[in-house]
Amino acid sequence: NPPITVPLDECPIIIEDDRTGLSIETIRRALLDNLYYVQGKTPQTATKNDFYMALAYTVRDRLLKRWLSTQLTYRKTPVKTVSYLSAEFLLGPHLINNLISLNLYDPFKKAIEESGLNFQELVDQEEEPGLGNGGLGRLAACYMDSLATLEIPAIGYGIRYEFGIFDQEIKDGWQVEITDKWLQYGNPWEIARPEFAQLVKFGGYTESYYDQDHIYRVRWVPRYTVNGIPYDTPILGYRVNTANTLRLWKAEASESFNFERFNVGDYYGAVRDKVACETISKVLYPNDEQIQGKELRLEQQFFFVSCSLQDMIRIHLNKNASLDNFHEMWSIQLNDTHPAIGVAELMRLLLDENNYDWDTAWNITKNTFAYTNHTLLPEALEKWPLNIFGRMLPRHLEIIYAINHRFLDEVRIHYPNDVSKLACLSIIDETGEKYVRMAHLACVGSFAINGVAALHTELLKSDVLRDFYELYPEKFSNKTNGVTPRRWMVLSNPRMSFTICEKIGDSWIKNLDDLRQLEGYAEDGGFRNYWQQIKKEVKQDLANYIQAKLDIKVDPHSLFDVQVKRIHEYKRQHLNVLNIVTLYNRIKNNPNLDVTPRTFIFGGKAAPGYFMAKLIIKLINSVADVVNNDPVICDRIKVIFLPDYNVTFGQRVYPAADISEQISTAGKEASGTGNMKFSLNGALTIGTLDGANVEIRESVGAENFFLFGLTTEEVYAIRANRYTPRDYYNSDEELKAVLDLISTGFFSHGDPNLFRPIVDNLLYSDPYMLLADYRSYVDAQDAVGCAYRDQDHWGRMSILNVARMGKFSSDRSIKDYCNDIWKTKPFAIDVPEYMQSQA
Ligand code: 9GP
Repeated sequence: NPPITVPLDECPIIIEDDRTGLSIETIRRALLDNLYYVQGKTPQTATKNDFYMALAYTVRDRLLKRWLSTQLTYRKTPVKTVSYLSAEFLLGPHLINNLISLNLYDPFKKAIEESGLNFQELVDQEEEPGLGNGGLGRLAACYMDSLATLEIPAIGYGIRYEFGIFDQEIKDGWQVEITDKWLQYGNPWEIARPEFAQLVKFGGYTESYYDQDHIYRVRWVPRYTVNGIPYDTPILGYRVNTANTLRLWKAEASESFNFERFNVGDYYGAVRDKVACETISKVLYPNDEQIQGKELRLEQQFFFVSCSLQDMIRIHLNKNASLDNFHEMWSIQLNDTHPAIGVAELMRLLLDENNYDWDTAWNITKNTFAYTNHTLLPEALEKWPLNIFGRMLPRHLEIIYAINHRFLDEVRIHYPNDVSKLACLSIIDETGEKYVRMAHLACVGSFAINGVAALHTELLKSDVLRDFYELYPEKFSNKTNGVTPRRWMVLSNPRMSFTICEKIGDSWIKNLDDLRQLEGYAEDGGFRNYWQQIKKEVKQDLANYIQAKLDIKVDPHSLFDVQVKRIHEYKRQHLNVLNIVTLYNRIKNNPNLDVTPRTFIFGGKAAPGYFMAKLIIKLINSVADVVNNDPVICDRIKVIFLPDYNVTFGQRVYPAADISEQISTAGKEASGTGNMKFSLNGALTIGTLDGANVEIRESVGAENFFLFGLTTEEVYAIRANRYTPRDYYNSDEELKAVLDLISTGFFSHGDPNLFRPIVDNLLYSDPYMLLADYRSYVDAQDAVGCAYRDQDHWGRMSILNVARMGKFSSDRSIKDYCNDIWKTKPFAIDVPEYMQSQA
């Protein structure tokens, strides 16, 4: 279905009407127009959601000229394109972000209000696309924002999950998972492109043959095929014409597949098969950092990777005579190992479907892919049992064996007398049950490998990927993560952003290093006072929200101590709880104790099958129940668990925090990005020397950061000498009292068994070394409490945190990837005259 070619540049019609005009009156008319013609409603019958949809279409109409111009430009220009392959994109709501990028926030708000509607109420209707678990997916979304803002030709590829990350409810203190029906009322931000559907093969067998030139070839005869339908979402750059595409694939049954069954009259069988195919893109796996080798997950990965590579080849061949220069026109970034099967699939497409010889195909492949590792946890390193893999992807297993064969020959030459290296490096794990190691495939098949924070990259080199680093040191580099200041400052914290703009202008929104100019104002007492005032207002907003949602009153003058992230033992939410119980005991022992009033705020989801994480949620809620209702405490400490933490919630919470909890065991958190969002919103960090905390502390200054805990080296050393957590319990009175209180059933209505798994785990194993870090953490928390009493000094530290965080913009990260890995350059987009409007 080729596009028709009409010389639109010479077209005399100017597409300019109510659909694209920018005056308040035109926007008002356009809203009613969309309500009537797209939603099929009149203001009399429209629901809030109808109005939201009409509003979203009205915004979308105004971004199309940028999006279409970008596509037209890329289609006719030989630009090198970045392809970001990610099984997760945790986008967050689009509406306000798009209005900010288009610089249309004010006229839209005015137009809505002048129509007698409540702007915020309509905004709140948007269902966020929760197509990710946490940091990894959110990073992909920040990178899409920066790629567009920096005008880099790029396309994001992923899966259009029908159900994203589950909604979390808390019932009797326990997490309950509810299906996330984000597409229920339609998604106004996507456009289906069935004309670009791709066919994906699964299962079956391979057979060899000689082609007409008598060359030996292999063909894959699949057991079944699935259709991938692309759904495109525009990703606008901030105040530029570039609007890149996020292309997400939906699985549908392919016709040929149903055909046979229909022919033999098995209507129900055909429909059942159709449903089975569609499960591929049904639901996001809700596990973060814990990978189970589930067949459907491999199916999902191969499905979206195959669709995406075939799509890139289609686009490439529209502009180029052959695939010979594919690697010169595309850089494909593998976001973790989830898309690493792409290495074998590109080889297959080149060898079997485009008749390349092995060496040429391999040269193209290994110069196309680059791999980002995001984890140090062994349980998150993907590997697939060979039998599952071979049954689903027989041709890929052959190709992987062939890659491995050549690779191990290279290893033998490098280490002539070291057989052990072969076993360590092999793509096939043969130590027990056989597995395909996806990280090894990614390392062998890529020209670049990177970690996501300086410490993480060092640990990859010295530990997790040490053998690959020894073999290919030139492939390794660090690319410290970053976050987009558009969503995480301008959108979520308009008060603070406006205050900064008043002082130093708005260049920082695109050049975050310009925040440095705020440093001088840290010395201005009046400004410090004003800064703290702003923070109070933002905290009041959150307090109102908590009151409305949870019916709990919190004092905005108390210190807001926040830990929001996935619940995981290595992130140590339970260490935070140990400190809360310590404070509780102190007040109970001395009711007149002068403590700094604090509100401890938690939020985060646990993987549904992760027992300990779910028990930690129950523990937090149980401690909250006791502490919040104990008259002796008298509101000096409050504990809040915010249910259903997501991007939208993050936007409320980061700006309101005074203290950011970044308390993972050193050597466990690859980077973290929440740590950056907090600090950019003026929170101070209490943290270990883990992930990007190390670099944040270096940037903001050690004196503006509350450090505690063991270093990575100390963690390794203590472990090497047999760690005995009980020694810490026996030698610290406060720690002993805390664990004993939990053990007695004090927080579980007298049931000593409920939290026993947590207490026993800490006393007898403690893999994340909470007990070793307890004293240092509690002391650092005491220092936080003291420091908060000097509001003036706190304000100074808070301003300096913001002023010195420029490095942590995702724009900086993306520039680093462009310069060092992708070798891509910005390409500005012109909007053709026939598309220009009054903007
Ligand atoms: O756990 C890391 C987190 O530290 C990092 O900030 C994020 C983005 O790089 O990736 C997370 N990793 C995963 O979710 C799984 O590898």
